[in-house]
Amino acid sequence: MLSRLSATCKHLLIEGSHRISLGQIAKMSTKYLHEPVWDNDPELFEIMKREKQRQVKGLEMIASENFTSLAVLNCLGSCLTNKYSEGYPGHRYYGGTQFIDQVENLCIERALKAFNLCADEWGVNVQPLSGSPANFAVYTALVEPHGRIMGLDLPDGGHLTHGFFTATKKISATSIFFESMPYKSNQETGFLDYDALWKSAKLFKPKLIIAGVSCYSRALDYKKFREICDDVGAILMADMAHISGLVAAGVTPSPFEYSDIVTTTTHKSLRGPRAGVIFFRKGFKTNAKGEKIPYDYESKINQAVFPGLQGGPHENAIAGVATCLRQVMTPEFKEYAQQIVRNAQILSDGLQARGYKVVTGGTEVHMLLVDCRSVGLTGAKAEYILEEISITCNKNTVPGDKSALNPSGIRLGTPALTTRGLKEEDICQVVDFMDKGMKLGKTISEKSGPKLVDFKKACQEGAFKEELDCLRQEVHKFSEKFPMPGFECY
Ligand code: DSN
Repeated sequence: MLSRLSATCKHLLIEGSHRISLGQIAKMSTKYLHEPVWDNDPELFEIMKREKQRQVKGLEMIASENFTSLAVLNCLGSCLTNKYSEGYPGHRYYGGTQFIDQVENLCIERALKAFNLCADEWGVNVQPLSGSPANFAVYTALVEPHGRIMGLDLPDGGHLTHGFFTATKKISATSIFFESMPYKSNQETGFLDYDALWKSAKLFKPKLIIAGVSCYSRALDYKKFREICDDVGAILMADMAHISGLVAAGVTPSPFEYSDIVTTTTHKSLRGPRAGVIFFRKGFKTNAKGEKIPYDYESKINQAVFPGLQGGPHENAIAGVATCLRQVMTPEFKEYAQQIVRNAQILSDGLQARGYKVVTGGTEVHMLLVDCRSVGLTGAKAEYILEEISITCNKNTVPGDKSALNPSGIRLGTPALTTRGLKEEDICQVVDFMDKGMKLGKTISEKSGPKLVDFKKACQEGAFKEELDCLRQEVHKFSEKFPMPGFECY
């Protein structure tokens, strides 16, 4: 029963000074505490196994997902999860934090190094549990309640936490506790409309402008954002969650030169665990009169994260971020990031060659947005038919869409496929699978009519079902050829 200890547990057991033998444990009434999940909770483990199979057999094209490394998985499933450490290194509210402090300090040191930042000019808080809490902490720290913020509108490729609200409802807490005004992309071209942002900012006079995206396939012009912020006296916060791996590898412009604050998640192109990080300027800035003014972000941001919004940090995740950042600084990671972009461009070119409309006409990063109206499908139908053949992506609004619930596009990304080792020629094969799936979807849709529910039903019947089954098998056969980090690790 105790023979199949996970690699992590086994290693720590052997290396440590644990004196209790497995035989002794087997006799204890608390032996269930020592059983691996497959013995202790087979019901849950069965579900986990199915998810693992789904990940291994499918083609993961959700732009914000990735497959993290075995080292990160080891950290997440380690003893570090047991430790409370409210506070910051050297200033904790609990005893026994001497090693936890080392973990967090190592993470801080590597975070600065990975993005080429000097500790005199930049500080970093590695405790945010993810990207949304990180963003909320920045607003809490630097924008007073009901202070004004501006972010790219969600339907145009922004993020919920950039202040999203609708005509009838304040959706994100960032629009409940702060006053937000969206800026937009050009509804014809899909490119971000910096001039319109500038005009709105002059009227709205925001305290903070967010340069960040969840669905935009072009590099942002951070210099332009800086000009706008300087003109209206706003703080510039870059949310580089999607692209932080590309930034660290130097394959897309870095926001650090122009920004006051930079936030990121760590599990997207950076390929770490699910967590968030806030970088903030330190030292001095020069104002319009040429006077040197000290930045006052550090204590405000640290206090907003803890004790303002969070309690004990997840040190197992912080260790995961630390070990991920070590990998990020290697030549292999740079090559990985370059391949992500090459793969996205091959994907974009391949789909366009087969008649699909890609918003903005291409990509400079890891993702692209396909307007499915070009092939007679809605975003929801395209997402569904692709999922039926084990290609995972998400429906997404395209510029000009009226309904976020029934969007016209799908968002595709290459970080996860690139982690599995897919190269240009493999992406051509992926294009072929997608094209076959979506063309079949078009045929089914023409027969089933406009409603998604009828479309889904038709996919499960007769010859359509057989064709989808066949295509899915082909995708599985193809996908299983590519290794997955941490394959042995549930
Ligand atoms: N939900 C994430 C995404 O898919 O882009 C962002 O937080």
